[in-house]
Amino acid sequence: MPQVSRLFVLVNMVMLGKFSAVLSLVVVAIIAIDGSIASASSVNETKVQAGIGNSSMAMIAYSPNQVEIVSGQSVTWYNPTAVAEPHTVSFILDNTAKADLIGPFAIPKNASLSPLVPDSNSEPLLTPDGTAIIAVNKRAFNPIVIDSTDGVIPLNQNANYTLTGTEKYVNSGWLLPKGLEQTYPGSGNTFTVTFQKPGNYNYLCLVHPYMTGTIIVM
Ligand SMILES: [Cu+2]
Repeated sequence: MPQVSRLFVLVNMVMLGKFSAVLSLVVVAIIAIDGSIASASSVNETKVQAGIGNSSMAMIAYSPNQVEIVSGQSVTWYNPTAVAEPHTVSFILDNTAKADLIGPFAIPKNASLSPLVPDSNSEPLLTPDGTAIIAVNKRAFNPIVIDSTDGVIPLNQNANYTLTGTEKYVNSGWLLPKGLEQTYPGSGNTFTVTFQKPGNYNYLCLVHPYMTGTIIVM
């Protein structure tokens, strides 16, 4: 019997004055049977996939890409795929604090550079004069927050961060599938944010800027 019909019958029985003593017990039983009612009142953390797919196909998207929560609740992103495609969850709340994925950095001439991961088929890209290396930006690679005073706050991998809404930039760091984090040493697998202030929070992946999502905090 559908949920609404069961409740309707129950209410009618109670109105007849015959079953009021068991009302609370029956309501508890119905709530226990119906998972949607139970979860709506008890779940305090929403999970979002950063990357979708399996071993033969990976999609560059968040799922679900729009989530509604109430202030005080948390969202956890994780990379569930089987391929080592990195994603970030990056809130750019002030455009002046956006971190580019890569950037040129000066290095001493004749510096010796070797790949961090042996046999990774990688080679540093130098500028033509050999004084700068085009490298991944730490502020796009690592979990990091830039606060309202431009303070740079490093977070741990797989961070759990409480967002007040005053930040300029909040980044998850690179999220790799569990067990494949060492493809890019220092990357993580999850990122959890607790939202304190109501509003619409748009975010994107710095590796794939067309990969976007929204958290609506009521
Ligand atoms: Cu991505």
